[in-house]
Amino acid sequence: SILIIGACGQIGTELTLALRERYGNDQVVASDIREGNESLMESGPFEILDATNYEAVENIVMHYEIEEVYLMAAMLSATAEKFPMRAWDLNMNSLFHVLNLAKEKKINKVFWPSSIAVFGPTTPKEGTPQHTIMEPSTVYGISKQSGERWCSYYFKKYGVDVRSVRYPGLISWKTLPGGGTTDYAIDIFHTALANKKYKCFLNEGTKLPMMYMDDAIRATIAIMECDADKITERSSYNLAGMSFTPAEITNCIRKQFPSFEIEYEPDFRQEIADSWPSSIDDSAAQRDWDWKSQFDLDQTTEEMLRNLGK
Ligand code: VAH
Repeated sequence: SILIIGACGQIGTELTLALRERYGNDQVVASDIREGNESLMESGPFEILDATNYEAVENIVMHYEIEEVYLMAAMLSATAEKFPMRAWDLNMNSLFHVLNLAKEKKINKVFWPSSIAVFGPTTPKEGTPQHTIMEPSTVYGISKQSGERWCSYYFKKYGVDVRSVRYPGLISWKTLPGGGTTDYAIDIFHTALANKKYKCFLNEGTKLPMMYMDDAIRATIAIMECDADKITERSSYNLAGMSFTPAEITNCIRKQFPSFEIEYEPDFRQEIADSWPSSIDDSAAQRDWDWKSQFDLDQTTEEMLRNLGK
């Protein structure tokens, strides 16, 4: 069966529900440091788990006879800048524990999320290639770049079947955002529906790579289900959905809420966003495992306003 570590997070919550739908509720064990929402807690087995505790992870793996682990626990970019050492400890030690369980053959497949945050200020910003210069300037980005190196090492050295994608900023409505720099693109919908003026913590022209959560979940399942011999990247695959600025998403929202107002008050997260690419080239994922995103900004806006408006 499958274990999701960090099952109550933004991706983890939706990934757990999607995998339970696909493989059966009792085949997917959800775990996190805290309990999750009702639909997650009521749809299958759940365990409180500290992802930095090797014995605790191993116990759950042995008890439930886990074969695959999706490690979704991490501290995101903005919060990691406030607590660098805690971010490094969580993001790296949780990865070592899962990679070592795979090395010991206690599990046989691992999914680990990387991020466009692995790219830095010296990376080409438009159409960022799969292989390019990467000098991340955030704690989170450094942890993801290092994690990618370790995944590649464990594959080459010990044959660990670990698979990874570099998620862009993810937009979803089933959970509230948690400590990300791209989360303005979620907050803005909640504010628009509350008929309030949105104070955007990024400049209006800050263009970032983004993706609707349904695309991200589909990509995750696709890379985990494809034949191992199709995977040519064992660090992590670039993944692209759409790119937009706060001004562009505002114009899209105004198609349904003409009087929606926004003001721009950049904070410390502007510097994080400025270090990241504006658009991503994901031709390697398209070539190796037939990846193709489906949601653009108009469709994402429509989905967010419709579901949050319920
Ligand atoms: C963050 N949503 O903002 C995450 C993601 C590319 C951004 O890594 O930190």
